[in-house]
Amino acid sequence: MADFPELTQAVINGNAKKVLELVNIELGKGAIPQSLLTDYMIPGMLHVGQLMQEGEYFIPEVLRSAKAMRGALELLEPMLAKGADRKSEGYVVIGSVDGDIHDIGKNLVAMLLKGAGFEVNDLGVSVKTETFLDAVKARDGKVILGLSALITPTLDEMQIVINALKEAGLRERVKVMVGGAPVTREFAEEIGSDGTAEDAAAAVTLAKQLQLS
Ligand code: B12
Repeated sequence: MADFPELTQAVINGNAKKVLELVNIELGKGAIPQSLLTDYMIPGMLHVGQLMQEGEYFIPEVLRSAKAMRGALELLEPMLAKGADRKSEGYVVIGSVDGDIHDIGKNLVAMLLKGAGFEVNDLGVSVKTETFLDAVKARDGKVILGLSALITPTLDEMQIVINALKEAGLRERVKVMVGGAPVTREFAEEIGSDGTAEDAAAAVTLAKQLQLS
């Protein structure tokens, strides 16, 4: 088995207490919160995915790792979202599409967007098309809509939301960004979205570009 750093291994083991303990120790040593996530914790979750695919891990183990990750995200959120009180960079509605309950990556994107000064309306998981539309309608002017999907069967929902925006006459004032592990650039283009980004930091860069475009 590969030799992972202690924090990565603690995520893989789903040891929430250990993850929190190590994150606190590293923060005490001056570690950068975002680097703890991208360099240690996310690689742990990706390995969990691999173990799931290989049949080594089943839902309970994956949930344990997801819970450990969530605990650490809650601790890091105020640090990642620092700057949220400055002048608004724009308004983002975000959610995991209907049928998809994965939210770790979506939450991370939401946190970094807040940290970059965006106002974020996070609709949660398995969000119905109507709910996305209602959130857009409730806001005047430009809206950035972030759609997250982690499993192939829910990818089609992204197209459904974009079509519904068109039908409701809202597409002109909404910039749609899509993301999640199975989303490719080709797919994002094919469904007529305004772009995709492979991680939360890139999602912030994309949102800034979309806000200006
Ligand atoms: C944790 C997890 C779960 C947890 C979710 C807990 C939670 N609260 O999220 C639980 C156990 C519930 C779960 C359930 C299932 N899962 Co699951 N899960 C995972 C796992 C291991 C990790 C996902 C994760 O958190 N990654 C870490 C985060 C940080 O990365 P991320 O989500 O990709 O997000 C980043 C980018 O994608 C991007 N991003 C994300 N969203 C957005 C949005 C926008 C707008 C932008 C710009 C960017 C962006 O930025 C993020 C931050 O850097 C993945 C493995 C993997 N390789 O992804 C499988 C995986 C996604 N799951 C899978 C499957 C099959 C399932 C189930 C169907 C299993 C089952 N038989 O029931 C169910 C489906 C449930 C449902 N209906 O949604 C498959 C999907 C295969 C496929 N392509 O269809 C994967 C790939 C595992 C595998 N290798 O087989 N899962």
